[in-house]
Amino acid sequence: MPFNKASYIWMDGKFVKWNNAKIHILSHVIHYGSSVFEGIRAYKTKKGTAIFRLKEHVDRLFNSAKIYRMKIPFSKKEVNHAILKTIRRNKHTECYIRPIVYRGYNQLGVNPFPNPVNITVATWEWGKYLGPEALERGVDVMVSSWTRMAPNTFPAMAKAGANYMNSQLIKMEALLYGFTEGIALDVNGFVSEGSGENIFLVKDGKIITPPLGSTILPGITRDSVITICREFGIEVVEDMFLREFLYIADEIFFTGSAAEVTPIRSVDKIKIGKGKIGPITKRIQKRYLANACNEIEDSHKWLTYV
Ligand code: PPE
Repeated sequence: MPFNKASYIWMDGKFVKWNNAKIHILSHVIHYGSSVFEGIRAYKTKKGTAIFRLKEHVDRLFNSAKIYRMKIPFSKKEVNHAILKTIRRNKHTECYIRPIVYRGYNQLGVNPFPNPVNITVATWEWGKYLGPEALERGVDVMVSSWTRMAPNTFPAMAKAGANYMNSQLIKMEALLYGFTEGIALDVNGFVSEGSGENIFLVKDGKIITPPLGSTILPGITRDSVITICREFGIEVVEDMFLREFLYIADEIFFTGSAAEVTPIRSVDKIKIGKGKIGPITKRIQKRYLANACNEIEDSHKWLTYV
């Protein structure tokens, strides 16, 4: 999706004009993929702009950095503050927020330690991640020929830039074959996740989603959806499931900060349910967006007002 450029990007404590937000080509991150990042959305609500689950995203950013032994040169409080300031400075009413921590410029060579750890926060207005009609009509997807990372290769619990080389293989294959997205299996052949989304399956009124052991990103939208299902009294289990379970599901949907709750209407050209958004998906999607836009009481304290 092309950029809707904002005015400023926050870099290591200072605002820089969007077009001047540059780093050196010999920065460690460019050569070895040494970055961790977040993707967050801020929504327009009747009480002003609100960031959805800011705390959980910043916590995950710090966890990702910890896994990779990166010391972020700002506290969580300072990062929260930088995010709020960037949204205000760019005068967004709604936006996507991309904090990124990376190994910067000093020396090359795999050893990352001689390099500084840098952090930036960018924001921009981003439309529907999987296309303008995805949320209402659903998307057509394929099971990827690429597998998600095996445990103890690339840590899936870290939202690291390098993991997205695998995601790109999944995404490119899907697009070139005429699908919107790919679903990757884990190293044992169980369903894992999309290139940038977690996945949920509805069968006979119950919901199942892959466990962390299927090398998924511990999605914050996934957590929100699990919470919503429990509020609805719908049974949710985190368990491994087989590829063919996708084909015979009543409903399937993706979750993600960017993708929100996106129904899947076919997998490998096999129609899922009635081939359109199912009733449970619709109910969850509606509640998720109502929570994010503060149309119902924020009983979980998921919103941070800008
Ligand atoms: N799995 C992957 C691989 C993933 O990238 C995301 C988010 C999720 C699951 C869902 O996580 P959460 O956002 O916490 O619910 N993908 C982000 C980046 C997408 C991109 O193209 O960039 C996002 O949704 O912001």
